[in-house]
Amino acid sequence: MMMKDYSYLHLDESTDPEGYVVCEYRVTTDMPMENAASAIAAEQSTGTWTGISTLRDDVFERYGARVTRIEGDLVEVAYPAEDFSIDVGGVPQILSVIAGNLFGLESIGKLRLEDVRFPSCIQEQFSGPRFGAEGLRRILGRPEKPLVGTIVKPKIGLSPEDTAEYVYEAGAGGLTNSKDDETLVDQRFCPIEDRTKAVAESLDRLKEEGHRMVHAVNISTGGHRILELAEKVQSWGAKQIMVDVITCGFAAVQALAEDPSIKVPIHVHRTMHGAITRDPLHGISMLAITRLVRMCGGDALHIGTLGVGKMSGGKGDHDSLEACLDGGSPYATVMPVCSGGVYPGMVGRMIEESGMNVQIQAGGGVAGHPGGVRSGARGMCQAVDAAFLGVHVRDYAEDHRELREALDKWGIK
Ligand code: CAP
Ligand code: MG
Repeated sequence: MMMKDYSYLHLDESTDPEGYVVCEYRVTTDMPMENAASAIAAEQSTGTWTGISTLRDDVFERYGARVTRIEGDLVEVAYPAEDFSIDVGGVPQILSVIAGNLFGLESIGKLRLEDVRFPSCIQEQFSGPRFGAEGLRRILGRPEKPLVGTIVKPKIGLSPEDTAEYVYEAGAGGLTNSKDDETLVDQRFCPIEDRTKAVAESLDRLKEEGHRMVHAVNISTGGHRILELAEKVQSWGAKQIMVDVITCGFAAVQALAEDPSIKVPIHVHRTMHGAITRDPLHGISMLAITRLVRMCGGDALHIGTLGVGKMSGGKGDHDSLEACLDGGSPYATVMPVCSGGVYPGMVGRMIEESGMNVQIQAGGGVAGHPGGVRSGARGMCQAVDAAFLGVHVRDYAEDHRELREALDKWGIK
């Protein structure tokens, strides 16, 4: 049988961005880059490792991916919009095209999905954040200043009452946000129902005292139960839910964001992302992950600490920040969350990097304050106030005791 040798290289042609999903990959290979790029385009669309008798010209022309640019180790591949499933399929099918088998190809050493752009016919299938940064600010009555939050620490081991007490103290110290840690869901020592109800009481008490605050309850669980759990925590008084996007999946975020019964914002944590994002030559960038989270409807997303805190990140953090707030997107903006080893003495530098539209969060940097949680919360709020007012944190600390104590303990970064 005649088997035609199809070429996936279209380096001199321009493709209509409205007709294609355009991906940028960083490729490390011993092969000539043209061959590696062609192997990616073939594997992820109409080809495989050998010519096949079943591939017709019309199929190749219509559905074959195109390598549209090669620059050093960067390769651009454009996938025809028709390669993507409509209505059912969603992000799992999208990922199986743009980030599927290609990562395992023996002939390609390392590969990283750096960026992805979608045409409007695919964007229209997603509704993006329902609340987003603005919605969160509206709920909290805080239009301009950075949001300031905490992660209840220790991660595990506190009872529902201890957790509620922590949240109350954090709110009494001025924090606008708090959240469960990623390893806490529904353990015996802290059942989610009891915890959610107890925390809701703390939030109500704070509200009566004139302070608005939300706490994100971690509902990360299996796909068959996540919506039900989200509905339950809502009925128990949750004002925000948290979901781990890498462990639960993008489709879980989308399911929660699009379900009409879910009426609270979604805080998106990214535990395990380091396994995917950390190697600069392999995996998937935080930029691509952020674009997908925004499309799927995450209202707030961890972006790292912009090179200042405990988690490694660097450029990826800045790219993620930009993709959360990018005005060119058809979706509402996502509240970027800086978290990981944060303490008051680094807030100024972090806000210089992030700007004011950010949520700054500290677990250890609140619970580790020598004066306890309320003082820790005050220290963080004072550090944010200083940055907001453009006053150096050392000067602001002169008449703000809790901040001074935090600077004495952890210093200034
Ligand atoms: C922060 C945190 C967050 C990480 C995640 C933690 O606590 O709760 O999960 O920030 O980082 O457990 O480490 P601390 P990332 O404030 O006590 O460090 O968003 O980079 O994945
Ligand atoms: Mg955590």
